[in-house]
Amino acid sequence: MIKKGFIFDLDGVIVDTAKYHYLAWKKLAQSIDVHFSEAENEQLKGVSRVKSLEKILEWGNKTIEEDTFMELMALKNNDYLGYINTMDESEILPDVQKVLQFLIEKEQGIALGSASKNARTILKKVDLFQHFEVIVDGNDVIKGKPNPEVFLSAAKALNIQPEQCIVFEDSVAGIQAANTANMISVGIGEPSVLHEADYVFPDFTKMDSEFLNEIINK
Ligand code: B16
Ligand code: MG
Repeated sequence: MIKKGFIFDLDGVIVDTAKYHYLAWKKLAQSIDVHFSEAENEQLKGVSRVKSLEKILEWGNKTIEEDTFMELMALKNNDYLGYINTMDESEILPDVQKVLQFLIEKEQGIALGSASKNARTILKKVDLFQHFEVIVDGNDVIKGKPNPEVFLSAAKALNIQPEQCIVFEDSVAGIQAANTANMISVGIGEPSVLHEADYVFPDFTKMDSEFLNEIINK
């Protein structure tokens, strides 16, 4: 049996936590008088917490002390965790379980490659933690996406060559990271946004077993 490495991003691929990031960042941005809408939130997809706050401050032309920066990050994360705490299996995006089950049956390597420091908590909340042989998240990497570190670390932990890995990603930065890592990049979302990906699907309901088999045997 050929064993490939399938690396899943979390937010936007397995669950839609972007809506919770949005609510938490919006509240924070308002508190410091910075405009924040869905358009800004879009630009924070796949971006680390530190980099996200840096961007918000930049958009609002604000400079703050290091201590305040740390306080704001903690406030945002507390708010975000409040939303996460309400999550259960019903928030798993359509057909994610079907694809995972298929890959488990085919004895493929399954990893998570996320920028989030809350990834393990979220996977446990939605009861998917046990399906991941390897988890690399925001606690384990120094350089965020588009740097390929997160995916290269996942491949290494799976003990599978990067060229034998497939990444499922919803962010532009994540697709760039997968491409730089020499992996097959599969965008989950809009083809016009994810045009750098090798393949794009609107969601997992449109990805059939034929496609997965083809990629395993490639
Ligand atoms: P946290 P992903 C990313 O998750 C999100 O897309 C991004 O919006 C967020 O800022 C980042 O995680 C950090 O999240 O504050 O929980 O550490 O798409 O890489 O799974
Ligand atoms: Mg994502």
